[in-house]
Amino acid sequence: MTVTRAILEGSTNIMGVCVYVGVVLGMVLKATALGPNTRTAQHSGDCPTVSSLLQAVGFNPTCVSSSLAFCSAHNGEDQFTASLQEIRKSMQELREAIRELNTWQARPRHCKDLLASGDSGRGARQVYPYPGRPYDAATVLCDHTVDGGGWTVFQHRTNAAATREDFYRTWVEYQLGFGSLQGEFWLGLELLHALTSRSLQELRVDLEDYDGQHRFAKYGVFYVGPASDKYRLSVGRYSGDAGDSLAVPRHIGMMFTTHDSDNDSDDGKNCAERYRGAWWYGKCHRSNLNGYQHQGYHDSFADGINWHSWRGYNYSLMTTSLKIRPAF
Ligand SMILES: [Ca+2]
Repeated sequence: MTVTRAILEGSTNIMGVCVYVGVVLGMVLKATALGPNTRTAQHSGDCPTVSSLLQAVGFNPTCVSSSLAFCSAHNGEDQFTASLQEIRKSMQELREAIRELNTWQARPRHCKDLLASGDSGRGARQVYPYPGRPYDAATVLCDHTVDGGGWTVFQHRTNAAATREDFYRTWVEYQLGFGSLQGEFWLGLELLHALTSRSLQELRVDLEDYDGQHRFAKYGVFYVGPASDKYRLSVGRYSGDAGDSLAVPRHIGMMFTTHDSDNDSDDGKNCAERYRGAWWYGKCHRSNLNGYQHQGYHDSFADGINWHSWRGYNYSLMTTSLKIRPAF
């Protein structure tokens, strides 16, 4: 692994970069002492000069002063072992690291970053959503056509027969995601956790029934916890015209449940199995958007694509779309 890559992958620990910078500065100053001219008083000015350069390329003052302290501490040492060639290589790697760090910081983390850089429309896009893993890309569906755009879609259901997916899936499938971004899909709980971990997210739920009516529910707060906490749901601040069937006691703070992983708060049954879905069930639900694709009205109780506050427990919706974007 190169130093560049090491710095980038550890970039959340900026002090690690500072120490590296300090080491390089120390080496440079020692090298100047080995040159044809012996150390003179002018070397005492080298540290501030290089620190100014670091500030110019974007290191913050804390980082620069940390590097400067290391540099100054080593300015008076007489013993020197590194070769000039080695120092040149290190400086080159440092320049490369800074350049690559800047490139990485400019990469889109989600669809809202793409919108800011001029993206439009609706379609599959590549983003870099994982904190601390700058090289790992993911393909997501961006929607810039609704409510100002910048939305990353994580669930979509439609009645187009050619792209119908079975949503009665296992825990692992819900973790990793399934389906096609061109049709029906679930993006995956792992990715959803990563996307909601970077900053405060808002959630938008778009619904359509078989009469062509549209409703939506919007939430100002949305976060999905890590796998170790079974992707627990945090959601709140409802607005919209579909009614609130998510930021309610049966779902707030609930862990995710599939038919093979019962994490709901109903001791008598597995809610995913009973209602043919996979969701943040409590005991059990007010919404079931991964439920069975009945077409409109159904006699069976609450096992369709239900949003209780709009069409109740016996009407399965035609299309749904769940999407997130940073709130700020
Ligand atoms: Ca249970």
